Amino acid sequence: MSSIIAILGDQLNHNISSLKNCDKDKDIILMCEIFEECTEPKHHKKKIAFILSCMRHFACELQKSGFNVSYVKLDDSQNSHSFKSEILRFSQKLQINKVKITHPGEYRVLQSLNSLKEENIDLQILEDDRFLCSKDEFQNFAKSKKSLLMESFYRTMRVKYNILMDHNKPIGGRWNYDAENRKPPKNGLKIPDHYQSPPDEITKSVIDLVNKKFFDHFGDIEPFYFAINRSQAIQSFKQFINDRLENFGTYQDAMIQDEDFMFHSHLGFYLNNGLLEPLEVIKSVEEEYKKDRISINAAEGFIRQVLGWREYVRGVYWLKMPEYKELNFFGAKNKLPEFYWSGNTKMNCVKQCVRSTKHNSYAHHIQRLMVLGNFALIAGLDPKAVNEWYLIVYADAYEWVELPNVSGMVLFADGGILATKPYAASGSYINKMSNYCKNCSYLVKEKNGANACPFNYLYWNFLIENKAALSKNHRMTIIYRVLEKFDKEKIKNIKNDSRIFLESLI
Ligand code: FAD
Ligand code: DLZ
Ligand code: SF4
Repeated sequence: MSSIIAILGDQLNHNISSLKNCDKDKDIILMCEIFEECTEPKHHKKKIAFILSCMRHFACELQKSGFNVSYVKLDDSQNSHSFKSEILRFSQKLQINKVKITHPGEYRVLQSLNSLKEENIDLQILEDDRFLCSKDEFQNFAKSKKSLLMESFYRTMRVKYNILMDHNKPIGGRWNYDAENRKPPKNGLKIPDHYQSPPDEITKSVIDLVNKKFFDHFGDIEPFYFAINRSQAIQSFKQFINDRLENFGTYQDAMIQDEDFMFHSHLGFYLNNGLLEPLEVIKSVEEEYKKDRISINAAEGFIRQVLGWREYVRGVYWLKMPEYKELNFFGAKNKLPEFYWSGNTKMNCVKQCVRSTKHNSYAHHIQRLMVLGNFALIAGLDPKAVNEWYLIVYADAYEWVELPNVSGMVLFADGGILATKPYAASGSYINKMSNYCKNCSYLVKEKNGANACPFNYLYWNFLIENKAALSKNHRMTIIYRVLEKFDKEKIKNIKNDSRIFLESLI
C-alpha cells in the first residue's frame, strides 16, 4: 500500500526516520512551503530564505536519488498553506490515506497533525532519532530525579554513547573543564573568517521571493552566506574544526565588538534543520581530541553543548509542554522595547548584539544570554514577547530549543525547572567579558545617575522587586546578604533610576 511521507522544513536529512523503509516506486514524498510558517510569527528574512532554499535543495537531492517528490511552492495557487490542509489535499488527490511523518519539533504542529486522525487519515508519527535522547528516555530520567540537573543528564549521555570515556570514568579524570574555559578576550586576539558560500540560482530565486512576499519582516537578507545543502554544511563543519575548535572553550563567553562569530561553530542552523547530525559532529570532535589535535577543554566544552544542553532543553520542552509556554514566575509584564528591532539605544552592548542579529540572523550564546537576555530579565520584560522575538530573529530558532532557553535559562519564567538561579548580572560582567563598554555613552563604573550603566541599577532593582520569590533560593543567599547592607538612600536611588529608565522605554 502507498504512503504519503511528509517532510517538514527542519527534517532535511536523508536518514530521517520517515524515509526509512520508503518504497520509491509507491510512496510519495510531500514537502510544502507554508505561508503561515513564515508569518506566524514574522520570521527574519534571512531565516526564511535559508529554510526555503535548504528545502528546495533537499527536494532536488531526493528526486535525483529516485524518490517521487511532490513539492508545493509558496506561490503555487493550489497551496492551502497549512501542513494539515496540504496533507489532506494530497491524500484526497492521490487517494492515499496512509501518512508517515517524523515527530515534529513543535507542540503546535504535533497537535495539528494528530487532529488528522479525525479526518480518517491513518497517521504514523515516527520517533525523531536524530535526537540522542528520546522523549520517553528523558521522562524516565526526570522521574528518577528530584531536580532536572543538566550536569547529571549530561553524564548519563556521555556514558550511554561512550563519549570521552575511559572505561566507566571520564577521560582526563573530570567531567567538566569549565575552569579552563570562558576567559575574557585578550588584546589582539585574531578571529578566523567564518564560513561563506555564495548563493546559487535556487537561493537567488528564493531571495527574490522573500524580498517580494516578506518585505516588511525584520532583518537583512543579504549578504547571504549560509550553507544550503549537506555537502556545504560538512564544509562549514570542517572549517570550524580546522580554524576555531581549539579556541572554542577558552573564549566561549568572550565578546568583541564587530566580531560576530568569535570561536563559535555556527552549526546550530544545520544541526536543527537536518543537514548535520548531532552524533556525527560529536564523534568527529572526540576524534580530533583522540588524535591529539585539540585539547580536552576544547573537546569537552563543545561536546557538552551538543550532547548535554541541546538534548536536555529538548527533553525539558516535551516533558513540560504545553504548560511551559504559559509560565511567568516573576509576573513580568513590561513591553519589549523598540530597540530590540532597531538597535537604536545608547547601550552599546545591546546595540551591537541587535546589529549582529539583524545582519546575520545569528548572535552567539553569550550575546543571547548575558546581554539581550539579561536585559530582558532585569527589565522585567513579558516572557511571551521575549520568546516571540527570539523565535523570529535567529535562523536556528525552533520552539523546542528556543522556548526552554528563553523561558528557562534566560528569564527564569519556569521558576527554576531548567536553571538553578537566574543568570542576572550587572554591567561589570559585560565589561569583563567584552570591549563594548569602552565605546558606550554610559559609564560602567557608575552605579547611579543619568550616566550610569543601566545594567547596574536594573540588576539591583530586579533583586529588590523579586526578593520574596528569590531570597529563599540558597544560590542567592550571598547576594541578598549584600543587598541587606544597602542603606535606604541607595535603595531609593536604585528604584528611582530604574523607574525613570524603564519609563523612558515606553
Ligand atoms: P556553539 O556556541 O558553537 O555551540 C555548539 C552547538 O551546541 C550549537 O550549535 C547548539 O546546537 C548546541 N548548543 C549550545 N548551547 C545550547 C543551548 N543552550 N541549547 C541548545 N543547544 C545548545 N539554540 C538554538 O539552536 N536555537 C535557538 O533558538 C536558541 N535560542 C536561544 C535563546 C537564548 C536566550 C539562549 C541563551 C540560547 C539559545 N540557544 C538556541 C542556544 C545557543 O545560544 C545556540 O545554540 C548557539 O548560540 C548557536 O550558535 P552556534 O551554532 O555557533 O553554537
Ligand atoms: C520555520 C519554517 C518556515 C519559516 N517555513 C517552513 C515552510 O515553509 N515549510 C516547512 O515545512 N517548514 C517551515 N519551517 C519549519 C517549521 O516551522 C517546523 O518544521 C515546525 O515548526 C516543526 O518544528
Ligand atoms: Fe552595556 Fe553598560 Fe557596558 Fe554600556 S556600560 S556597554 S550599557 S554594560
